[in-house]
Amino acid sequence: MRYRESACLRLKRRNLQGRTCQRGFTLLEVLIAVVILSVGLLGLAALQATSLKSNHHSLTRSQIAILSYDMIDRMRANRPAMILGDYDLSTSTENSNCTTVTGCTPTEMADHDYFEWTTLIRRALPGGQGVVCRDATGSDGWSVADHQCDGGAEFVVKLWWDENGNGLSDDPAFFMSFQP
Ligand SMILES: [Ca+2]
Ligand SMILES: [Ca+2]
Repeated sequence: MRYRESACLRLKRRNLQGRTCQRGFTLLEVLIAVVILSVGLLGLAALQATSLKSNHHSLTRSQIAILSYDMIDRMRANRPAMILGDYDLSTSTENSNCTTVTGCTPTEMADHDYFEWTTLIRRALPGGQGVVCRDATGSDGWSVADHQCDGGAEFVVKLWWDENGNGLSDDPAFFMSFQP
């Protein structure tokens, strides 16, 4: 019986100069595969970075909401001081008596609340700072030093933070107005 001998078998049989019949990839094929893989990995890394950034923003927004309601709850729990206006641009003063059975006055509690609240802000938000004040035009202000609080019936919680981490005041701010 006759049959056609494949090139591979012929090579094996002749054993020419040690050549084998194994087939491999050319350098060009390898380079193309590397380029495609690199593009894919870069896309994956970009997607991961975007996802992390989005998660970080969501976490920041959650912390801002928690911090805002934390101060509003403190004020409602210390209503006499709130009515007197002690929470309007109050000073940050730690008073250990406020957390013991010794107790402190409503005004001292307002200052202690502000001390604890601003400490929480600094821990939770990069470059975080905040004020509570009366402000008829509550959606303004750039920092604690430039809070733009000009009085009025409504209280406003104002928060600022360095969202993009560049040390400049070019970030979004948060303002929440509420009736005492
Ligand atoms: Ca204002
Ligand atoms: Ca910034």
